[in-house]
Amino acid sequence: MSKKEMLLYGFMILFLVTGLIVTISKTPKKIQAQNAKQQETQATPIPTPTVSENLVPAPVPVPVENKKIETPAVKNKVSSSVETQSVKDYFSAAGVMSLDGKDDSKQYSDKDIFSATKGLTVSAWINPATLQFAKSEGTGYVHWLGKGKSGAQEWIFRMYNKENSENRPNRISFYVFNKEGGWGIGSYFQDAIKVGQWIHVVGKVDGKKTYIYKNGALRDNDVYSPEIKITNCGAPLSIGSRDKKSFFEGKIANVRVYNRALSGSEITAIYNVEKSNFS
Ligand SMILES: [Ca+2]
Ligand SMILES: [Ca+2]
Repeated sequence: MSKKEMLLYGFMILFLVTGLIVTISKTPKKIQAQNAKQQETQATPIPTPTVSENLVPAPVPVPVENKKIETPAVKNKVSSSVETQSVKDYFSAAGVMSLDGKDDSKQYSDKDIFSATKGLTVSAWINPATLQFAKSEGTGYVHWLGKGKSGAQEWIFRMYNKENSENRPNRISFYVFNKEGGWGIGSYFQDAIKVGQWIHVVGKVDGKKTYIYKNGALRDNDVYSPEIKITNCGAPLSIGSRDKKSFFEGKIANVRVYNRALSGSEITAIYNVEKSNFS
């Protein structure tokens, strides 16, 4: 090998080694830069679901067709904010509604999940401000939650006045109807009621019977089928009234509608989860 060749090889080796060093020294920077970019992407804030200040998440007592649904509970005892949630098999209006007993009510457009064609469970808390309602109807009662209007009747909750012409002092009941109305069939409890006391009420149908629960306990059940056939009609879900012929005075909270008949233990679980907010 000539001197000239040796010099040439020497330069070539130096060139390769320098290139290798440069490549090695650059490589970590490139990786770091990529990592930084990835971290930036990961660090992008994910929008958090907005929840009203008055609502706090609560444990989930009721699985709906293998899906678990977050059930927001009410933190403050008095609030006018109502958070609604509606999925395929479940609806809730969580929060406290204050109702003046004169003309206050709230309607939610008709949905299939409000109808008891398979089964239905409706859960709510009520707190009457009077035992004798100013705007009552019929023999002396108010409809405080229900789905029905003339020619499109389905189901209702009723609370009787302390004085009424059927001698049903403050009876709280849940009835189902044929769509034409007329006589309904349902279940009730009739206890001494105190003004300002929260009561948890659940009405349920399973295709054969109506059920009513008070504070997580089954109180009554009655066979309605085949006399009554509940039809999926077009009336809205109404809270505080049914069709504005009578109005509940007081508070109604956490109205939940499940498009199936919940088990007794599921109903007790709802009561147990929610009761600390309504004591
Ligand atoms: Ca009964
Ligand atoms: Ca309907």
